[in-house]
Amino acid sequence: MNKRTSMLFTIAAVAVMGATLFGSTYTQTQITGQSLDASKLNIDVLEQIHQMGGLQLVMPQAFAETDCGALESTGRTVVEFNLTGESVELPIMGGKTFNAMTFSGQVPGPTLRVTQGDVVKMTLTIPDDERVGHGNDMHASQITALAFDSVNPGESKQFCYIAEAAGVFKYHCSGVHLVGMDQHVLSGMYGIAIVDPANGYKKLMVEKTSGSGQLDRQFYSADALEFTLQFNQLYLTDGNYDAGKMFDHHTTATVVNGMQFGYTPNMLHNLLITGDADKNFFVVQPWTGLDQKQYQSQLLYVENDQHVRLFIENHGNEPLFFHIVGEILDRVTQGNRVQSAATETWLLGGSQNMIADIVFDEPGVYALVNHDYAAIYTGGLGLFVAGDPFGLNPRLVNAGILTEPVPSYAYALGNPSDAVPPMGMNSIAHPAVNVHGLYTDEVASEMIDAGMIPLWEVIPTLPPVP
Ligand SMILES: [Cu+2]
Repeated sequence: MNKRTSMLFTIAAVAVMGATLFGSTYTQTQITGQSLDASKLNIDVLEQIHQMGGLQLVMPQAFAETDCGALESTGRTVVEFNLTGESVELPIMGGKTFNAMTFSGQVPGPTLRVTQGDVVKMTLTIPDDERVGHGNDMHASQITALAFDSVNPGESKQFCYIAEAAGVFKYHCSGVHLVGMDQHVLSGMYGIAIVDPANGYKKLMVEKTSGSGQLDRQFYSADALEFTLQFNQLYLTDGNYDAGKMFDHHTTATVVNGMQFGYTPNMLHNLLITGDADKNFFVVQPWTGLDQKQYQSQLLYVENDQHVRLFIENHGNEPLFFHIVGEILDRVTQGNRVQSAATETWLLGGSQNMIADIVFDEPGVYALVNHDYAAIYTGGLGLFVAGDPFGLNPRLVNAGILTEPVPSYAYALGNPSDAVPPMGMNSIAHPAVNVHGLYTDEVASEMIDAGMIPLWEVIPTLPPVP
């Protein structure tokens, strides 16, 4: 049995169960207000600096380096990141479409994953038939913003930089010489770079009480099952970007990895839980049918007592109050520094990110939300399923479909490709990955060719539910 067949078999078995605006925001008043007026200090600052041996301003050459030739000869690992800027039509909840702008035919764009200290060689190509230019501002870089200027249709542009800082970093289109940047980003031209710390991630400590209530600690290896969750909004009128709605903060849709309610149950889950493919068991299930193909909703599967790491970015125009209903965020990291532990909700402003580490203790269904009610009701909600909350394991083992119980439905159905990042040094490999996301049909085909599971083709070939 080759790898692909083997994966399909597993799937089949379980499927049965179921400013970069160049400083324009600074006013003269603010600058004056923040100035240091040494003449009003009681101490002689200059004399103190002199006694310290003077100040040395360090500006590593690499920070300003965009010369790919020079960086490629440093001996560092060079990671190529090739993107195309393409306008395409993509579906939106309710059976309609909208005019999307994308990096490489998908929303969000492909996730870049490198290790701190690697050289990133980014190439942006705009096809001949694209009607406008596009740029790419990568927040993981520390180079002149002039490098991000737009590329004309039929042309290509490249820049290189060293990914010096570990963490999660947004990248986004910078519009046509900054014009229309809001339209391009809010129509889909965004993605993330994950820069893994050079020495890897830290093990996770979770404070618990045990026995009759004594304080205890549990430690989990740095290795984790990882997901990416990228939040944004759409502001639309008749499928077209509406700047007026953006200025009014009047959200048409809140999207997670490009889709509203993209991680909710589908018809297969209905069949397994309610016995009827058309009988929904969750309050919102807009993408249930097999005919939705890569847009069909999927759930996010994790094991209990497993270290789960979430790379979260807020690309949007609204705050993100990230919360998981029924869970506590065991650790919150920004950059490479821990910000909080055992916290209920963490706030991310626009273009801000975090790494959230979580252990799901009990089997169950846990909703990830932007805990802003306007965001929840417009699509900012998805579901994690931990362990076997529906008790399907014994049923499947008795029916001979599984040889032994599985610790999560990921071993059967796999996890959705748009939530699974490229593997890094502390990644636990996902048992299977199925094709899911706001992708063009062409991108979905490429993913199938690369070995990902087209669930919409597999499900109809499954034996009936026992
Ligand atoms: Cu663009």
